[in-house]
Amino acid sequence: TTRDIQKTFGIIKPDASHKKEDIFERIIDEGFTIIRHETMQLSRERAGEFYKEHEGKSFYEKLIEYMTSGPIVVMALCKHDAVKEWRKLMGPTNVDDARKNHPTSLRAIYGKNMTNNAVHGSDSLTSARRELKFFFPKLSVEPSLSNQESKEYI
Ligand code: DGI
Repeated sequence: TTRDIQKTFGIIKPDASHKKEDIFERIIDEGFTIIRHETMQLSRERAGEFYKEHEGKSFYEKLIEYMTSGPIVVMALCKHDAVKEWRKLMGPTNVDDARKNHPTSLRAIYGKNMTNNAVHGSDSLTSARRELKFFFPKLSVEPSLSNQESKEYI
C-alpha cells in the first residue's frame, strides 16, 4: 500500500544549498530519514539528461542555467509514502502559490520564483527509481519495502 516505506529522490537547488543544514533539520523533523546526501556541481550535460522530459519547453534553458549555476545537494530520502510526503513538504512548483497556500512548505520559505524554487522531488515512484539510480547508482531502489525488510536495504 501507499503507507509502505518508500524511497524518494530530492535536490536542494543552487540558491537554497547554503541553507542545507536548516533544510536537513526540517526534513528530519518531518519524519524522513536522509539515507544519502551529496553536494555536487551539475554539468550542463548531466542537467540536460536529468531534465530531458522538459527539452524544448519555454523554460528549459533557464532551468538548465539555474541548475548548473552553483552547488546542489542530492538526497535519497526514506519515509512512509515518501514520494507524496516529500512533494507535500516541498510545496507547489510556483513559489507565489506556495507562499499563498502552503506557507510552511520549503518552496514558500526558501524559493524565490518559478525557476528558483529551492527544491526538487520525484513526482512518482517510477521517477524516484530513475532519479535515485541516476545520482546514487549503488543504492537499492526497491519500489516499496515493509519495515522489516527495509532494515536490510537502508
Ligand atoms: O516537479 P516540479 O519541479 O514541481 O515541476 P516540473 O517537473 O513541472 O518542472 C521542473 C522545474 O522546471 C520546476 O521546478 C521549475 C521549472 N518550471 C516548470 N514549469 C515552469 C518552470 N519554470 C518556469 N520559469 N516557468 C514554468 O512554467
